[in-house]
Amino acid sequence: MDAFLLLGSNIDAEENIEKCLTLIKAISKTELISTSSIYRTEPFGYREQPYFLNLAVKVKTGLSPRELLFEIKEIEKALGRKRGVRWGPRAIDIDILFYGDKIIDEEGLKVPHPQVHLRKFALIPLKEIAPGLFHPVLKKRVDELIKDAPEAEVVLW
Ligand code: PH2
Ligand code: MG
Ligand code: MG
Repeated sequence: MDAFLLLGSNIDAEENIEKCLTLIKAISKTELISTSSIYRTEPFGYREQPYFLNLAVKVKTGLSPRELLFEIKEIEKALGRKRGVRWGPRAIDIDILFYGDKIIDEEGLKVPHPQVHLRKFALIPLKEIAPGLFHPVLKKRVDELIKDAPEAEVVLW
């Protein structure tokens, strides 16, 4: 299955993103297919924190969504992510944005990501690698979702 992940960091961001990509390549049954450019993005939610670096990645995986989530959490732990303020500064955050066109609404696992359509810092990198990607709940393509998303600063890094 094709899945799209969003990587984000605002603590030692360049280094953490590089390490994260290396670890993603090492996930079992999973191939890294493409990565977007890296963007410098205005913090969303909790504003009193440094700008983030964000990028989207496409993987092809034989893992289930739960298994993929488990591997992602392992990577976050390996990169020293501490549970802090909700939406606060982080060494690395990896979110599953889409997993094929599957719709999942379980404790701790919601796919598509419930806020993807509100977050330019996710949609703009995603558009670069999957402009025609279809949101199975909102029934819109990524390029259409961008038009309706709240304004936010997202620039190529
Ligand atoms: N992640 C958050 C909260 N706010 N803002 C930006 N710009 N980028 C993020 O990745 C981000 C955020 C929580 O996961
Ligand atoms: Mg997140
Ligand atoms: Mg997360």
